[in-house]
Amino acid sequence: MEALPLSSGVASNLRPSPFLPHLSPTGRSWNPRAPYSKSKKHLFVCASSSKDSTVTLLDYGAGNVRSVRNAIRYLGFNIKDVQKPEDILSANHLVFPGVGAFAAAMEVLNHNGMAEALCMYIEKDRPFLGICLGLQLLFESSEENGPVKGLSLIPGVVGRFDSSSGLRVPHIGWNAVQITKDSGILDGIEGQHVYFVHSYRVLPSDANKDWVSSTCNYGESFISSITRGNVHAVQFHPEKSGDIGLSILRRFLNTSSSKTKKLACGKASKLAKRVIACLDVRTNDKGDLVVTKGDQYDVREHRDRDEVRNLGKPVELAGQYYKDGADEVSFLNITGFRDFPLGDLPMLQVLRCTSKNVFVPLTVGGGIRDFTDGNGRHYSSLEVASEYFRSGADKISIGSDAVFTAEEYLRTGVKTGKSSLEQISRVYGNQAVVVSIDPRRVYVRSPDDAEFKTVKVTTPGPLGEEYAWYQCTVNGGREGRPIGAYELAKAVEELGAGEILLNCIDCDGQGQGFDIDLIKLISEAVTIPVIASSGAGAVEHFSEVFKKTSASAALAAGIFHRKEVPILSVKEHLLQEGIEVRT
Ligand code: 1PR
Repeated sequence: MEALPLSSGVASNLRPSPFLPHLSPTGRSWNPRAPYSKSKKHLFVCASSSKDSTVTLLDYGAGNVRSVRNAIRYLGFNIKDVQKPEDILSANHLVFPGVGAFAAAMEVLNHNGMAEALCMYIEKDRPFLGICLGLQLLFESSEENGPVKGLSLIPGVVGRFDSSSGLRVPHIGWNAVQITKDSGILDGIEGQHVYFVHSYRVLPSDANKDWVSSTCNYGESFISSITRGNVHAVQFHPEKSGDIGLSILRRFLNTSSSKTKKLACGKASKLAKRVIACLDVRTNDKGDLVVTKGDQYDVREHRDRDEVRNLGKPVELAGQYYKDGADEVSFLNITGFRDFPLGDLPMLQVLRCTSKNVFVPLTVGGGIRDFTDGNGRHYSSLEVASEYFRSGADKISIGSDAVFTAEEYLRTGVKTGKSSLEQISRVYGNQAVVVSIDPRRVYVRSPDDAEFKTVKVTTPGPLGEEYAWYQCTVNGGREGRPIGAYELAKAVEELGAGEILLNCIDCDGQGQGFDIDLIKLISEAVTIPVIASSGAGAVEHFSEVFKKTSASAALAAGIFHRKEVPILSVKEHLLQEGIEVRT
């Protein structure tokens, strides 16, 4: 097809362009260092009139966009990757799932001429959907490691959420949006929860109010989506927002059907508490990768020839929990500490298969550390994590290695920047890095008897001890370390962790409820979200943990695997108790 000059018409099914009277391309200042020299007059918007099923994806290689790819393919569309600026201009539908840091993204876009092409494409009111950073980059500038200049298409500055008064940052989880204007693609999402994960946001103002199509409340009201004509961008992740998210993508891709309103009548009003299904995965004695579950971390069935408990197949179970309403699914490769995860191809395969059909966040942990294989080839933890992200993980979880890093940091007071935690959070953002803590209770008579932070326990110890500290362990609980869970949590927050998965070896698999003393201690010590884990045995345990602590999420394994309590029952119970959850 021949390229059309800028002034040519666009596909007939599109809305009229609202951009041209408002924006002057020359009013924008471009990065003078940008080596891309192609003159603007050589770039053309080449609008195909065909309603083909190809979606153009702008992936500038900064992170994981596999989830977006999977969602687009799931909806029956093919993907064409942008290789050069002209690919942007000839797109029928352009999806821009920004990932990574603002400055790095702008540098890449300016360097290869994509910034200019993007602005032209958007000014021509061609169908565009920006996701997360793909929304933020449209604004004037960002304070993230900045100020850094953005594409300057919309007035406003991207700033960080203010955590000084206790707000947990990153903003992670399912929150409600308030629709402020008809945007077509958001029809039906009023009153529903969608999935957010970010530390930076843009505030609505008089200057950008014509663009704003929805806002969201998290400590303050921020912009959750913008719309003008055929140009849309969302701060949340439709590709991770379950059926609601898929419906948004579907409406964007089928522009002709976007006017059909189908209003849902949800009641979402704020950030929901999350219910997470966890799959502890390992290879059993027959060599199959299975979902297993321990009692206080012992996963062998002692009554039955000491075999590893086999509770099902990872991909099938994850798919089932997604359908059942899990807000997230976590895979923990529990023998990753002794095996090399990149040698563990079945685990990567599990992630690839799961992410094709599961459209809520996936976390994977186990074995994330630097590693040298039998041939002397060194793999950095960043390479291991990258492989997990490429295979479909949205977040990675670090256990043992984070303990060693925190110990070193507390000993020296120096952030080397070289630990797995620091490197991965620098490259992928701290919202992508979870630290999994495996503590064990150590009872003491008085706080003076412990080197680490103690709590007055609700139930005294076996010898009547009234206090306990929580000793961190590594290698699946096999080795206790000289550091408490409180000290570890504070250290890893400083080192760049975005979330804490707080297990408790004493409670694991016992079904007697979460360790409220521990969860209260840690969730009050940090400003990042804390996931309460270990011990859930009944729906009441979930309401208890949310009422008595400030945990952001509760995770369970055994009760879901053994089908004792369905996820739906947990959510119904929480709603009855007045605790907001995604339904
Ligand atoms: O140290 O970076 O290789 O990570 C290993 C990961 O594997 C860590 O996240 C660690 O928690 C996990 N892990 C290691 N060994 C075990 C084990 O069980 N033997 N599982 C293990 C941890 C704890 C939970 C569990 C909850 C809920 N499992 O995540 O799912 O306790 O269970 P419940 O609801 O049945 O009580 P690295």
